[in-house]
Amino acid sequence: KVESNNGRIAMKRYNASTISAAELKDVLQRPSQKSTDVIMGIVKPIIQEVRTGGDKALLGFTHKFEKATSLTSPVLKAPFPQALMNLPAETIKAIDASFENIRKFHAAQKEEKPLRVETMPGIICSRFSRPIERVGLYVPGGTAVLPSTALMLGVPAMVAGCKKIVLASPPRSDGSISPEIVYIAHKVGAESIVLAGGAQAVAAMAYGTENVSKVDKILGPGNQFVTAAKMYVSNDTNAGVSIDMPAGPSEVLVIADKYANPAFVASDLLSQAEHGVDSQVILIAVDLSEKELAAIEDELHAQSMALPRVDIVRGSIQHSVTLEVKSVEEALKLSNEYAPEHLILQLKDAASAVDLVENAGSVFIGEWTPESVGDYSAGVNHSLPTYGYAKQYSGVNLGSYVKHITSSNLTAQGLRNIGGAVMHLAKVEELEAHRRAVSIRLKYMDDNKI
Ligand code: HSO
Ligand code: ZN
Repeated sequence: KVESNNGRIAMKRYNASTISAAELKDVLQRPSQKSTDVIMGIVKPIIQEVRTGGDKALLGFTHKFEKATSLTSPVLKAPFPQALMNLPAETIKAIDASFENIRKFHAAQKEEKPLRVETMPGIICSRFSRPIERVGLYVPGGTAVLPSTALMLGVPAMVAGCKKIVLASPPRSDGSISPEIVYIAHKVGAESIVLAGGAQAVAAMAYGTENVSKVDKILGPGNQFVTAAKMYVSNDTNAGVSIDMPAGPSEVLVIADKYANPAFVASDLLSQAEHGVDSQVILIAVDLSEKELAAIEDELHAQSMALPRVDIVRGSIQHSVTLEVKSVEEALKLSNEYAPEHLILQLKDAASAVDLVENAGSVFIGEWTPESVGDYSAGVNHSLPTYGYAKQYSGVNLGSYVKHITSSNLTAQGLRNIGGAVMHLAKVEELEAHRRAVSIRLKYMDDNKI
């Protein structure tokens, strides 16, 4: 284990084959989160206040938390004034190019025609999808403005055909909202922008207020208050709202072999580390020599020192680690156990290592694929499961915006074919009305020679 020394920005280093299984588990532990009870205790009264007090309560919280005391209405309704989305041509070009890639990739996820299976002669089972009617998209504020998150949440909602798209994002202290977000809201056809953040924004969209439209599903990342509020409202049957997934701090796991460029590896680790002090970055080094490891560590330090957000990086690197392993197989075994939000494969044969991936939010393959391209512009979604939830959750995708409805359609012959089984099982469950719903029809067929 190598400790960081005298202001040098360094990840702790462990050798996976010399530490115990318990130590290894400990090393791959995510930084602990504040207890959900504490957070819930703060969030619940805010939710109740917005639920009962509506716009006035919502605005009050925005004045208090965002210091946006000049704000007089918590909602901006479409059409949004052009003056609020004035942007340099270059920004428009970048947003438009990213928008188009995200649109293409999510449009390709559309199920063009319903699934239709004849399970037995005369029994047709189908499945078709319909958009969720009203969605609320939370775009976090915090240490960075994230218009890219507005793209990642808004474009699939538009592609899915959601009728009402509501965006929520905390305003700046002067009450304004970043023109990039307004421009994206306009492009995806959003109905409104709720100028609020935190639990109060979530509550407003879950229950609706005089001016905030109530939605059916809330999507988007956020801090622990936003996450707790999403959990709370999704458990409240009075709200009738669902959420995308539990969210935690952002993370990346990079697997690199000796063919990887040390500068590239360090840059990928840092692009995640700069998100927040609670971000976690992990490097799994496959059979690297001391010299090769040192090259990555030198790069990491040197590149960190040149970053405007070096202080945040210092924080996140503190709970980040390098793990040395002997083989790609071993690396992927550990990665699958950790289930990273982002997995970067900087390996000689990165493409074939993908076959070994079992748990990850999104995979970045090969040396020319930094995570940044996926964060903004490649077309894949950047709203991904964190904190190990990649074991059971998918990232945001077109399916996040639709419901699947099934249907069955039987002919008389179909009912004859399966009626006996249905009647028998109804008998086993002692549900006589169920049995008769079939027998009455079979008798009718017999009587009428059908
Ligand atoms: N890496 C973040 C997404 C993001 N990066 C937004 C830059 N802006 C979580 O996936
Ligand atoms: Zn990022």
